[in-house]
Amino acid sequence: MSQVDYTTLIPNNVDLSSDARLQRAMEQWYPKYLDWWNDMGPNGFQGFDVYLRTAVGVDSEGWAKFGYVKMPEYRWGILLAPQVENRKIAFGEHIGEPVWHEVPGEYRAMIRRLCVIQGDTEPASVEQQRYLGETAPSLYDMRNVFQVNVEEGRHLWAMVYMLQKYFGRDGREEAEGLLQRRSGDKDRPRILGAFNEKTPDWVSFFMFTTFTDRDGKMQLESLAQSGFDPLSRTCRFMLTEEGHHMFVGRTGVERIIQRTCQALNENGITDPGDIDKARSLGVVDLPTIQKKINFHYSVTLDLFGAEISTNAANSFNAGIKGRFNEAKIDDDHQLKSDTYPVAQIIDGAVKTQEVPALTAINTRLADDFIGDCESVMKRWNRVFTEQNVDFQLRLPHRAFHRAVGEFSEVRIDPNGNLVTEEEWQLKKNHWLPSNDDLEYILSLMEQEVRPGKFANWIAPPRAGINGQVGDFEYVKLN
Ligand code: BYC
Ligand code: FE
Ligand code: FE
Repeated sequence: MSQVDYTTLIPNNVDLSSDARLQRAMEQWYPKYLDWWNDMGPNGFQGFDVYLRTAVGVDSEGWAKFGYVKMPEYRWGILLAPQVENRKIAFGEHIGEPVWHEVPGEYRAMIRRLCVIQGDTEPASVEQQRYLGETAPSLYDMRNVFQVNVEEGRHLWAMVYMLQKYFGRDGREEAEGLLQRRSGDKDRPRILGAFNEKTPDWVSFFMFTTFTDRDGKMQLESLAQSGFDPLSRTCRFMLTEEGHHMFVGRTGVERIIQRTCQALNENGITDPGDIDKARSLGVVDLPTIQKKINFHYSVTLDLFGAEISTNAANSFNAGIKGRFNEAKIDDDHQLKSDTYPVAQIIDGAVKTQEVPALTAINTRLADDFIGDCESVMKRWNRVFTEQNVDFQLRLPHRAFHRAVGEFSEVRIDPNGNLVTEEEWQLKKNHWLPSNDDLEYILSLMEQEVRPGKFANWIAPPRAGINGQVGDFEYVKLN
């Protein structure tokens, strides 16, 4: 079934009505979800019509429709990508065996843990972004953050479906827990580090959707390889939605860079590193953009877990979590004797060493992520060339500012050199946003809600959403 049934309370393409127990569990969870959404979703905008896309099918062509919706009335539902006939497990100990349609008992705890961790990130990001509507630089951008939010809400549904359908009572308890933890809360924080950071301004939001949603892409791609077929199918459809989130981030930063370059050029400022002059024009200075990259990129690298991980080896062996593009990799897909290069601290310096590939699954995924980020940097740097501004942005070294894994106990500069604690303290405000930088960015955040108008610090997008013209009213505020 590829069309989604919208005639029922919970839209779905999983024939929900044929499973009375599951349907009841989901229907009981729905009002609790709505309470959470109303408490923790976009603050102050729940009553307005927003031009949103909703999935109507799961085929790659024409899967979504656009229209005005009040966010609490969004049709969140359960959507799985179509089943692939005769699919076989593609890696690990069970390679070549038919995929599982029920949870294999021996991997129950592992799959449940992965679903909970994945599920926890989705509502966390909505909580992190809940005040952004109040400072949206345009109706276009406001609509985009709301679109991302409702879809992250749906990603929560995707994982709650997995928990409720396959994990009985435990799954029900986990589904409740996903609505109870809160981003940044002292007592009940979200599980992973980056999801407890603040997203207080739009530069942070665009960096988050560039880097952290891209971790989402990488992790979902790995889970989409899963031998547990329902997990694979649910993640494959989530990836369809993910593309827009990363688009919002990448183009958001691109538009900031473009606007800053224009302002520098129009005012004859030849030193692109001159923070004060850029700030006097009310745009985001380029050194601060670099520091924001350093922060969000490093915090996101932590989401890949430790460079060397037995958890990752176990879930690969089990056939539960694969590698990015597993099918396209030319090896035995079991990694019995392969090695993989991993950066580590050796004799007081960052050096690369071959380790058993099975233990380096997290590093490999991080490498694929880094490659993806490099192409984003190329896109951003192209703006400087186009605008004739002598400046380049770059990714810091992977060991810089890490809180998880090999580099969490040492201080490393953006070039990958070990530095002393004194040096770190002295220079950290050159490498990471300082309080002044953050305050300056916050000072720029003023809401612009006239259709077709944009705040001074950001350029308009190249095109509207779903082909809409420039002054389209993406959010109807009255
Ligand atoms: N913060 O062996 P290790 C997204 C824990 S984003 C706190 O390296 P593993 C989205 C770890 O849990 C994608 N704790 O772990 C984006 C473990 O603890 P236990 C989210 C951390 O399993 C934007 C211990 O340290 N999805 O979708 O190899 C908006 C040992 O670590 C952290 C997933 O992550 C951390 N950063 O790797 C909305 C996929 N890192 O169990 C949404 C599911 C590690 O020993 N998760 N720890 O007590 C996984 O695949 C893995 O759990 C991880 C960690 C890759 C996260
Ligand atoms: Fe998501
Ligand atoms: Fe996302």
